[in-house]
Amino acid sequence: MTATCRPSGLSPGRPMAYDILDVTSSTCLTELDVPPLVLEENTRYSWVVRYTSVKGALSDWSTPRGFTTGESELDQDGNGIPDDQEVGMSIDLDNNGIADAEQNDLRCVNVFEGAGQIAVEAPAGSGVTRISAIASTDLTTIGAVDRLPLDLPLGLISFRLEMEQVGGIARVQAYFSEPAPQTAKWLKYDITNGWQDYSAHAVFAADRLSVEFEFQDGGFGDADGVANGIIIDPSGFGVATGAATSSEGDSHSLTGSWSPASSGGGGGGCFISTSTFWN
Ligand SMILES: [Ca+2]
Ligand SMILES: [Ca+2]
Ligand SMILES: [Ca+2]
Repeated sequence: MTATCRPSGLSPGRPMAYDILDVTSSTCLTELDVPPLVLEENTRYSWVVRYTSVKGALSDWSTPRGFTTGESELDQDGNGIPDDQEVGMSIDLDNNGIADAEQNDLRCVNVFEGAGQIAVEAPAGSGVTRISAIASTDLTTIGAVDRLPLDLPLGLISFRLEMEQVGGIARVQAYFSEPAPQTAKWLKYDITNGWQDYSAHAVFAADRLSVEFEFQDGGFGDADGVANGIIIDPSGFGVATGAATSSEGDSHSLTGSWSPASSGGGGGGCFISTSTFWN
């Protein structure tokens, strides 16, 4: 199934610049997880889907339908960080002598239900004009997390980058309150590909307290799947549990070309249902 979603009030001519999500899934055939931070509050969206047969034939696009998001209680001050994840003035993960809470080019959060912090920095030259939202993600909202053969010590960090150029490349840095182990992998999750080892686009610093990684709007690493001037990403570092197995009992190795659970990546935990939310 291919699904697209955009703010309403636009022509049905599918102007790609306005789509906020364009994904294909072989598992979410009747309902779909929308990645964290894709939808904004108090906004009406429309969506269309089409299906591909096993022989490759495409259906017509469905009749557009819509829904309106409600008020978010999570970020009352509207600064793009859930209020219960905002850090105090003593936190300075990038060690630049400025409290992370006061920086514009770096946003820092306390990790969800855990100890520690993680920050994302997009300075001048990164290709990013603004980090408009960031949150430590509740892993129970991510599909197929039970199939991940790794621990995520600082969980997943989700963020929304506003780009200088549509289709541009962003190079950002994440900072950690605890060093990533030498064996850690940089991981990503999205609907289309499931869990991915993203280490090919990520370089850990020698002290393992930060990682530099890159994305392309509408290309590699962009979970919204469309060149629209916005990059959406949930990612984090993962380490071997030692005895990790998937829910089916498959064991996965950390060495070689690991490709975890991609065929079932979109399964489970869909939080928007066509029958209960969309209208
Ligand atoms: Ca806030
Ligand atoms: Ca700082
Ligand atoms: Ca995008």
